[in-house]
Amino acid sequence: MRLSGQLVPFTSLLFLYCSLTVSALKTGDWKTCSQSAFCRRGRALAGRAKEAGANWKSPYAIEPTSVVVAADEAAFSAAVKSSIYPDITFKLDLQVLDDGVVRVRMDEVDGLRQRYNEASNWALNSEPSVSKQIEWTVGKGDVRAVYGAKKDISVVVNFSPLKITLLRGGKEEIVLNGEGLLHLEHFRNKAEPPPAPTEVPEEGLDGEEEAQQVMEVNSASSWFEGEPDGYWEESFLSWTDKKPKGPESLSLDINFPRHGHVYGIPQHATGLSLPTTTGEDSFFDEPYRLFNADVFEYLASSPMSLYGSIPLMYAHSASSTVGVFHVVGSESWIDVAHPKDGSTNTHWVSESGILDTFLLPGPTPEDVFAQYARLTGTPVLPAHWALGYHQCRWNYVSSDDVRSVQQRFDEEDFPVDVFWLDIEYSEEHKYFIWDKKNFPDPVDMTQDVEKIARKMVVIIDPHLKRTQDYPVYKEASELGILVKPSSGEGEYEGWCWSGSSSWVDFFNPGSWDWWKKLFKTTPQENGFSWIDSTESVGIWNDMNEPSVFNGPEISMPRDNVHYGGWEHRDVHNINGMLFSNQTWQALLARSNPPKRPFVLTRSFFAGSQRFGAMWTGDNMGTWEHMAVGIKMVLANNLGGMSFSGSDVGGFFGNPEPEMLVRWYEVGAFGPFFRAHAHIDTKRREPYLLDEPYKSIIRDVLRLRYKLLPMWYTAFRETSVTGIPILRPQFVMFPKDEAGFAIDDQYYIGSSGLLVKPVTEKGATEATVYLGEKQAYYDYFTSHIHRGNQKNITVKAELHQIPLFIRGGSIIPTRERPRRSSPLMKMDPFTLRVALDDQRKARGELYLDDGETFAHEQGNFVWREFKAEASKKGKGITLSSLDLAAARPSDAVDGKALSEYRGTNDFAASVSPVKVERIVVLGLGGKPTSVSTDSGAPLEWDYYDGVAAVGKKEGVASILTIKNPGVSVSSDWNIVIE
Ligand code: NBV
Repeated sequence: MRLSGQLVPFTSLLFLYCSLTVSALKTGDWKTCSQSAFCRRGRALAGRAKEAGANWKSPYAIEPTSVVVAADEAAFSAAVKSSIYPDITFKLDLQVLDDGVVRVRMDEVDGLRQRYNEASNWALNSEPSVSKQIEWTVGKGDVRAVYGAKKDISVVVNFSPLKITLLRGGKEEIVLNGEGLLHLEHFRNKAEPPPAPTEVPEEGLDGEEEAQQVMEVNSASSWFEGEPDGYWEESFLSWTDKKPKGPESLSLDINFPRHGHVYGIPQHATGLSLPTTTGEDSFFDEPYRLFNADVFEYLASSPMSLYGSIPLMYAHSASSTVGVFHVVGSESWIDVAHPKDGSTNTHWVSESGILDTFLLPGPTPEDVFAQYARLTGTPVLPAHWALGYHQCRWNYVSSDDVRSVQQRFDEEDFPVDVFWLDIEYSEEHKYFIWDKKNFPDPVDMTQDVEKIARKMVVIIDPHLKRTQDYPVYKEASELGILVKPSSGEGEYEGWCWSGSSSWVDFFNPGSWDWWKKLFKTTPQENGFSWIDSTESVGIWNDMNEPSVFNGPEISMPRDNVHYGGWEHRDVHNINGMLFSNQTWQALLARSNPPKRPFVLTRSFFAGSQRFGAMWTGDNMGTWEHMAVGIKMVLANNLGGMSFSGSDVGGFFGNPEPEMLVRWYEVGAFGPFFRAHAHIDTKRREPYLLDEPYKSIIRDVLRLRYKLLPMWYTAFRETSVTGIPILRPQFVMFPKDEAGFAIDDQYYIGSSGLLVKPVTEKGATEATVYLGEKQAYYDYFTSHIHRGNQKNITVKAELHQIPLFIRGGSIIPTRERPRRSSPLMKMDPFTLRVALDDQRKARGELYLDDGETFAHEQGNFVWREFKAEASKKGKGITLSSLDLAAARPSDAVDGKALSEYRGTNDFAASVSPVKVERIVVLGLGGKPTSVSTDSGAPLEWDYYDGVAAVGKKEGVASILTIKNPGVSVSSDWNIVIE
C-alpha cells in the first residue's frame, strides 16, 4: 500500500486513521473558521460592518429600470449591482409559491464562470408550484406583494440598499441583508486589480454634503474586502487546495427581529435551541459549521460539523414560527447572535453556489414543517420491521456467530427484528464480496435469520478497492463513472478501509442503472450482481461524507471533479445523500412487486428523508453523549429526518451496566432503535448482562414492541404531513415560553405520549415539565400528575422510565411478547383510554401490510378511537370509526386517498384481529353497566381512583373492559353508564 509515496501495511493505515483522529479533544484535524479562507473573509466582513456601525451600508442595489414583473405576475426579477464592483451584474428573482413560501434567487449574469446552481435539483422533491395569485406592486424604491388568505403576509424588496423582508401583520419576520452582509464573490481572473481605493471628498462642498460624502466613502472603503485572502490557494495541515476558479463564496445575513429562539441546521452536538456563536457572552466562539465530515470521537457540545447537513433553520417565538431553507451544497458556516432579547441575527457564509433561499412564513410549527415538506418531501414510510429493535456490532465475525447471537436472543426471550453485518463480512473490504472463510453460506445464514420473520442489514461503503479482481471497481472504472482528480482526467485515488480506493460519482446518471444492477440477486448478463444476497436484505451506507483517510479533513480534496465539471467543493454536502438515494432506488428495483427498501445512511442533506433512516454516527459511551444524542435526534426530526437514532450503548467504550440500561431506555423511545459497538469493545448483547440489568432491558425491548402500533401510526403521519415524529415542547405548546429551550423530553407523534429519558448516572428521580393544566397519567402506574406549566418530580429508578399519557389520548398497543414484529401481525390490541378533564379522548391507529406499496392503492386500515359523553345519561361512549373514509386526506401534498375502500384486501386480512382489552383511565366513578351499543353486556372490573375531572392527583380510576369482542378494523360503539 502506498501512502504519500511510501509503502505502508494496512494495519498502519488503520493506526494512522485512528491516530489522526483518536483523541476526543483533537479538534485540530478539522478547520476552525479562521483556518478556512472564505469563512475568515465572511467573518471579517461582519466584523467590519460591526465596527462601521451606522455607517455601514450594503453596496448591493437593484437597478430600478431593470425590474420585470412576469406576465402572469407570478415572479419578479431585477438586475443587481454592487457599487464595489460596478462591472459585475447579478440577477435577482423572487417567486411566491402556492403555500406562501418565498423563493429568493440571485446569480451572477454572464460571469467568467457559472456558479454551482444544481443544489436544489437534488434537495427538492419536485419543482415548486409558483402562485399565480400574486400581484407585485413596483414603487419608486421598492417592489412588494401582499398575499395570504387574510392578506396579512407581505414581501418587500427595497432597491437601495438591497433588502428583502417578509412581514406578517405589518411586522418584520425575516429580513435578508438587513445588516448589509450580502456578498457574492464574483468570478475573476487572477490578475484582476482590487477595487478602486477610497476617494478623497471633493472640494467646495458645504459641511453637510461633505459629511455625507465622507460617510459614504467610509462605508465603501470599510466594505472593501482588503487584500485577497486565500483566493487562489489555501493550505490546511499538509494539504493544499488549488482553487482554479478563485473566490466564489456567498455571504448573507438572515435576521429574525421577533424571534428569540432558532432551531435546526443539523447536524451538531448542541442544545436544540441553538446557543449563540458570536456577540457578547457567546456560548460557542466558532460558527456552526455544515461540512459533512467523519469526525472521530466527536465532542458532546460543539458547533463543529458532523456527518450530515441540513441548511434549514426555524425561528420561533410566542407570536409565530418561521423558517429559512438556504439551499447550498458547499461548506457553510453560520453565526448566531441575539442582539437583544427576543430577536436573533444569523450570518451564513458558504464556499460556493448561487443564492437560493426559501422563506417559510409559518406561522405555526405545523405550517413550517408542511412548507418544508412540500419542498423536500416527507419522510418515506419505512417497512414495519424497521421500527423493531436492531442488533449491530462491528463485527459479527462469521455466519455461525450470527446464528448463535440469534439463538441467544431467542433463548433469553429478547425480541429483535434485525441483525447487522459491518465491514468485516467482506473480503478485504470489497463490499458485496463475502469473506467466504467466515461467511461460507451467506444466503443460508440470511434465510436462517429470515425464518423467524427477521431481517439482515449489510453494510456497503462507497470506497471501491482499486484492484482489477474486484468486479465492482473494474466495471465502474470501465464505465468512467468514478470521481476524477483535480486534473479532470482519470480516477481520484484515496485511502480508506479497502486501502487504495476510488469513489463512484453518483452525480453521474451513468452510474444509476449500474448501481441497481449490482443489487440484483440473480445473475445479470452485463456484469456483477449480488447473487450471494437475498431480496429482503437492508443496506447500511456508511463513510459517505465521503470519508477518505488521507484526504483533507478526512474527506475528498475540494478540487476533485464530478459529473458536469463541478468541483467537489460545490457538491460536498450533497454527496452522501446521492449514495443513499441510489441505494434506495437499487433496493426498490430489486424485487417485483417492489418492497419498501431499508437504507441507513450516516451522511445526509436536505431531502435525505425520502430515502430512509440516519444515525448520529460514532458517539462515545458517556452520559454526555447519551444526553446530547436525544437533542441531535430531535434536531434531525425538525430537519425532516424523523427516522433517526443514536448508537445504543455508545459506539466507543464499554458502558457499565447502569449506563447500558439507561441507553436502552433512550433508544426504545427513538424512531430508529439500534445497539451498536466498536470492534475493540467487549461484547454487550443484552443477554450477557447480569440481573437485574438483563431483565430490565428485556422489559424495555418488550415495551418497544408493545408500542409498535403507536410508532407505526406516528411514522405514517409524518410520511404524509411532514410533522416530525419527535415533538419537543415548543412544537406542542408554541405559546409557552418556558418550554422553548426544553430539549430533554418530547412527545411522540400525535399519540399523546410524553417521555423524558433519564441520562444521569445514579438518578432515582426525574423532573418533567408539564406545559398545561391537564391530567398526565404515568404510563405504568396510572398515577395522575398535574403540572400546569410547572415541573413535577417523579420516581426514576433504573427500571423506571418517566413516560406519561397526556389526558385526552388513546394509545393502541399489542401486549403479547413475540420474537420479532412480523409475528405480531394477527395479535389482538389493547386500547389505553386516558380521559381528559372533559372526560374525552381520541387516538389513531394505522395499519398496513408493513412491507409493500399496496397501501398506496388504498390497502390499509386507519381508525379513529374516541371517548365522548354518551347520548343518554352521564356515561361515556367509546367508538371506533374509519378515519380514511371520514377524513380522506391529511397529506401535505393535498393528495386524496382516492383509492381507499373500507373493504380493501389488507383490511379483510386483519378482520379477525380483535381488541382484547380496553383500559379507561380517569373515569372517576364505578359504572353501572358496560355494554355494546346493541345492549350486550361486557365483562369489566374497576379500581376506584382519581378522576380526570377536578384537580386531584393520585392513582387514576381504572376501568378494564375484558374481551369486548370488537374487531380492530371495524366500526363499533361501547357504552359505559
Ligand atoms: O464500519 C465500521 C465503522 C462502523 O461500525 C461505524 O458505525 C461507522 O460510523 N465505521 C464508522 C468506520 C470506522 C469507525 C472508526
